[in-house]
Amino acid sequence: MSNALFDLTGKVALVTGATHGLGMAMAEGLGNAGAKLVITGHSSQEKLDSAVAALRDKGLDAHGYLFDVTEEAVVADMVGLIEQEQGPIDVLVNNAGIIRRVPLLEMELSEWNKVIETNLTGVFTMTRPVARRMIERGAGKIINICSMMSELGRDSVSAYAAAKGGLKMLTRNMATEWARHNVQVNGIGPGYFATSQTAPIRVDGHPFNEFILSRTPAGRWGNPEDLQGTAVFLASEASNFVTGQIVYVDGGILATIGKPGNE
Ligand code: GCO
Repeated sequence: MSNALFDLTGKVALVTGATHGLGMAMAEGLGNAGAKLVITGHSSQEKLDSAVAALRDKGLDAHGYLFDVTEEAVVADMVGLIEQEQGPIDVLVNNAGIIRRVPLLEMELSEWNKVIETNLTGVFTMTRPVARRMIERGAGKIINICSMMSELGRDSVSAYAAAKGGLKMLTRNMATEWARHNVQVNGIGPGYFATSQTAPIRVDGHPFNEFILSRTPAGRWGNPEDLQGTAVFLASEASNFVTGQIVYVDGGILATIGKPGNE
C-alpha cells in the first residue's frame, strides 16, 4: 500500500492543548508524518514555548499560539492570524480539556460549568471558524479527542463524562453536516494513558492503578505514542471515506466485561 495515503507533507495540523501529554504526542506523530505543526496553550507562554522548542529539537516545523479555545471572538481572530502566518489549517485536533474528580452531589456548579465549557463548548467555539474555512476550500480533517467516558461512567467524573459523551455526539453531528463538503470529522477515544492528568490515580499501590491494569486486556497503561498512528490515519487521505467514527485506542477495555480479580 502506498505510504502516500498517510503522508501529511504540505499539510498544516493544529492541535489544541498540546503543551504536554497526549496532545503533544499526537502533534509529534503528525509532524513525523510531514505536517507543519501549530500547537496551542491557554495559560503559560513559557510552557508553550518549551513545547514548541521540544518539537523543533526533534526536527519538526512547529509554531505556538497562546489562547483559550472557549473565547469565541479570540478564537476567530487567532484562526485568521494562524492561517495568515502558517497557511490554511488542513487538520484540527481538538484535544484541549480538563477534568475535575468530584462526586456529583459535592460538585460546585462553577466546576461543572468549567468542565463542560472547556471540554465540549470549547470544541464548538474552536471548530466553527476552522470548519468554515475548510468548507470554503472543499477539504479538511477534524479529530475530537473523546474518552472512555464517552461510553462508560465512573465515580467522581460526571461532568467530564457528560462532556465527553456529548463530544461523541457532537463529532457525529459535525460529520453529518460537513461530509458533503469533504470535511471528515472523527474522534479518538483514549483508554487509560500515563499522563500528568492520570498521575494522581496511577501511582504504584493506588487501588485505581491496580484496577486499570486488571481492567485493560493489554495489561498496561497506554503510552502517549500509542495514539500517533490513529491520529495520522484520521488526519490523512487514508481516512477520506471515514467520518463520524470514534476510534478507541484503549488496550481492549471497551471490548470486555473484565475478569475476576483472581485470574
Ligand atoms: C479518570 C481518567 C480518565 C482518563 C481518560 C479515559 O479519572 O477516569 O482521568 O478520564 O483520563 O479520559 O479515556
